Formats: sequence, structure tokens, C-alpha cells
Amino acid sequence: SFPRYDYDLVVLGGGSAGLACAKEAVDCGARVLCFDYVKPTPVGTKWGIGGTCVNVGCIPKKLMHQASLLGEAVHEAVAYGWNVDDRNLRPDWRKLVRSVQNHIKSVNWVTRVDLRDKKVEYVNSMGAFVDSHTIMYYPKPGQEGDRRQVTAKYVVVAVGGRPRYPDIPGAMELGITSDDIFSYEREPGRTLVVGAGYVGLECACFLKGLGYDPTVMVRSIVLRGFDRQMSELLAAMMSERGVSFLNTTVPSSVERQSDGRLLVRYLNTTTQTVGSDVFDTVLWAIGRRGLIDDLNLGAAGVKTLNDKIVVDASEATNVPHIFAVGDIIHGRPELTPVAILSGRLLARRLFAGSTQRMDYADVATTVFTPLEYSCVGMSEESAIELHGADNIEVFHGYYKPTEFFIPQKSVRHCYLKAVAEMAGDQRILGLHYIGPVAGEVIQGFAAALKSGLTVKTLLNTVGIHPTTAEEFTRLSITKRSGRDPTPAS
Ligand code: FAD
Ligand code: NA7
Repeated sequence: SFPRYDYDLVVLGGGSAGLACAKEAVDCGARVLCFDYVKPTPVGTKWGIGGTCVNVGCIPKKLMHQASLLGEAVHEAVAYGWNVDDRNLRPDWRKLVRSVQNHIKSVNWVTRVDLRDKKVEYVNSMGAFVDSHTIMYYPKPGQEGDRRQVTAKYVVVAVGGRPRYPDIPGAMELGITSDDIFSYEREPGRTLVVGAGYVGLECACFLKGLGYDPTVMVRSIVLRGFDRQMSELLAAMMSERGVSFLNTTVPSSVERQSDGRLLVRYLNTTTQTVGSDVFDTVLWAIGRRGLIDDLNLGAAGVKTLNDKIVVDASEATNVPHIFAVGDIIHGRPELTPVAILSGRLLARRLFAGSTQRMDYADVATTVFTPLEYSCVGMSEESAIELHGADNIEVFHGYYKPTEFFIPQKSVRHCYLKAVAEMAGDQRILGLHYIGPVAGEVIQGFAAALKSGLTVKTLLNTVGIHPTTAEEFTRLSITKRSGRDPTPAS
């Protein structure tokens, strides 16, 4: 019979969530069209298919993190006996940016080939609703004469978000964001990073590791939403490594001086004193805004909250055949693996009769600072709030990574803790770790936690020696005991 719609599925957004959903839907036999279009940033940065993670998020961030760790490793190598002249060690920023961008271009290429092989139709344009089953677009953005439209049985909105700018003079014209830094032509130099979420802290840390001089401006607390003790430890680790902090401070204006540098005025909200300082670069990391403005959601009747889309446990919006996945949905972790899995599971439910829903609980995450912070499950505060302090046992300890001794690296902030139930076998509610390669350490424990890991099981697990992850199998000191969690040697 003649199909009622042009496509079974139109996906708006070709990032982690949209591409995963589109590809899986095609695998399930659906006819799929995917739109992806990137609006340039105020300073003109733009990029290809694949969304935030590949182009201006996880991937370039991890590469810059690695570049900064390598600088540290060269100094350590000297202590280990390598003959390296580390006196004039400096990175070549332009070369680093070129290498990072070359890698991204290769991923963009592979993504396009993959879409062609998998027979996912892709249009490099913005899509917007005409009505709840109809999407309009301009095949050549900018040429508004040539307007097209397509109809679809289902629509998945996966448009993600973009960095916010503060509403102060000079912010857009003179500042940049994480959307610009990974392709920035100029050396960043002395940089003010405004915002102390994970994006701000990570950017400040790789800039520090590359030899620039970052200052982090903190409005209230660092890493809101993460475990407080771990967040404060992380900030202390950053300070020890020479990252400056302007606490309880908000920016009020940015001006370009005659010498080209940027004069930033700010207000300390605790002391109510104004101050100013001069920087080469100002990087806004004050959070992200969902890209709902260009979707004409009103025409489809889709409900939003702030700048996000409200969905139920099946990622359905209030309009039953319109769904949303990834960063654009309200109240869910903004992480690539979350976006990918929820997109894929949605496609299977729509086109393969699956009933499996996305489980957003106990998603592990990592902050890629030089000593990384990784965690899965609840913070100590959330566990106490949910179960009561008397029903929670917190095991903790500082530790000394073997490889830190020879170069005499600071072990002051190498710390881990397990937040567990008090009763029975002590089911673990949350694991927190600050140290080398934290993400690699926590990933496996995340699977264990999802399988109902208990303190008893953890202590019956034989460690791998000498690793830092084995510290989780040796936790014996509880916070309640008041015993010193510092190791003897
Ligand atoms: P996106 O990847 O943003 O994709 C949405 C796409 O839709 C974009 O290409 C957008 O331009 C396009 N679009 C928007 N509107 C329209 C429209 N109307 N029509 C057509 N196309 C449209 N996550 C991790 O898991 N680990 C990390 O280490 C990590 N690091 C990060 C570091 C930084 C600096 C940032 C900013 C993010 C990081 N994230 C990380 C988060 C991760 O990048 C996001 O969670 C993920 O990319 C979300 O995927 P998405 O598909 O929802 O959105
Ligand atoms: P986050 O985690 O939302 O962090 C934003 C940070 O910026 C946070 O420290 C905020 O302080 C601060 N902020 C917000 N607005 C301002 C203004 N106007 N001035 C100064 N400082 C400000 O964003 P990220 O970009 O790090 O992470 C993006 C998402 O990934 C995030 O939503 C997480 O869910 C995961 P505050 O604590 O509000 O005082």
C-alpha cells in the first residue's frame, strides 16, 4: 500500500543521540531521514556532522587533557632516568590544535561514510516543525526561496545544546566558549574561565597543563551536583597545581584594551567589592542551553520547560508520536553514552517491538582534571538525605600510587570512598575516586554497582597489585570510626 508519510522517522540533530537513533531505526527496517546543522559561534567557529561530543566536546577535550598530562609525564620521565632536556619544555599550541582538528575531520568523514553504508538519509540543514508530522527545511541554508518539507510517522528531537553567554557587555563579542577553544588559532595565554562546572574545571586544567595561566571564576561552589567532599578536594588539587580561583565572584563586563588584551571587571558577592584584571582570553563555561528556539515546537504542540523538552520514561513528549533524546531532554544526565543508549533503545521500541526502556540510574561519569575524579551512584549527601545518616556507612582512605614515589608527585589528593548501606551486607550506593585514570577505574565498578555490589563482595574481591583500583578492595576505615584515613607508608 502507498505509505502515508514520506518517512517512518525524521530525526532532528545528528549528534550522539540522533545518529544512534537513526542508525538503529534503519537497522530495524525503518525509512529514516536525519537533519544536522551547526550554527557558527559568535566568533565564527563551525564544524561538521557528529554533534558536540565529536567536534567540541568529549573527544577534543580528552585529547587536550592527554596533551597536558604528557607535559607532566616528561618531567616525571626525567626522575625515572630518561635523558630529556625538560628546561624549555613548551607545547606548540597551533600544532596541537591542528592534530586535534585532523582527528575530528577523520571522525566526521567516517561518520558520513557510515551513514551512506547504513543507508541513513542525511540532510545538512536545520529542520523545523510545520505541524506535528511535517518538517520544513532549506536544502541550501541561507537560500530561503527553496523551501522543502517532508512528513514522518515519528519525529525524534535530538538537537542537543550550546554554551550560554552571560548577559554582560562584551560577553559575545570578546569571549569564547568550549565551542571555540579546541580550534582556537591563537595561543590562549592568560585565560579567565568563568564557571566551575565540569566543563570549566576541565578547560582550566588542560590550559594549566599546557603552560597557560588559567583563573577560574566561581559564582557559588565548584561542581554543583557532585559529592561535596570530592569536589572540594578536586578544587584543592587544582589550587596546589597553580590554578587560581576567584571565589564567590561574578563578571560584570569585558572590554578590549588598546594593547588588545581583555579587561574584565567583576564583583565579589561575599565582600561586595569590585575588582578587575587583564586576560588574553575569556572562556565562558556557565552551562548549556537547549536548542529549542529554531524548532517551531509550538506548531507541533510540544511542551518545554526552560529550554528543555519534557519527556516521560519512554522519551515521549506530550505529543505521543514525537520523542526527544540526549541533552535536549529535561532532568537527565548530559552525557554521550546516555544519549547513544537512549537513542538506540528508543529506535528498537519504535521499530522492533522492544519494550526496554533507558535506565538513567547509576550512570558513571568522570571529570578529566589531572588527577581525575570519577564516580558512580550517589553522593554522600544524597545517600544521607535518602536513607538518613544513621543508615549509611562511608568507607574511605587516602592512598599513594606506586608510580608517584620516584617523581615525588603529591599524593595529598589521592582519595577514595564508598558510600554504603549500614545494614546487612552493606549494599554500595556510591563509589568516588580521585586519582590517575579515574574513568578507567570506575567503569568496571559501575557494572558491579548495577549488579548490586556490596561492601562484603568488595572486600572478598582480590585486588590487582600494584594498581590504584585495588584500593577499593582494601577499604577498612569508616568515617564513623574517626580513624585517620591516611596510609602509614
Ligand atoms: P549534540 O551532540 O549536541 O548533537 C545535536 C546536533 O543537532 C548538533 O550537531 C546540532 O548542531 C544539531 N541541531 C540543533 N538544532 C538542529 C535543528 N533544528 N535541525 C538540525 N540539526 C540541529 N559527555 C561525556 O559523556 N563525556 C565527556 O567527557 C564529555 N565531555 C564534554 C566536554 C564538553 C566541552 C562538552 C560541551 C560536552 C561534553 N560531554 C561529555 C557531553 C556530550 O558532548 C553530550 O552529552 C552529547 O554530545 C549530547 O548528544 P546529543 O546528541 O544530545 O546532542
Ligand atoms: P554546569 O554544570 O551547569 O556549570 C555551570 C557553572 O557556571 C556553574 O559553576 C555555575 O555556577 C556557573 N554559572 C552559571 N551561570 C553563571 C553566571 N551567569 N555567571 C557566573 N557563573 C555562572 O555547566 P557545564 O557547562 O560545566 O556542564 C554542562 C552540563 O553537563 C551540565 O548541565 C551538567 O548536567 C553536565 P552555580 O553553581 O550555578 O552558582
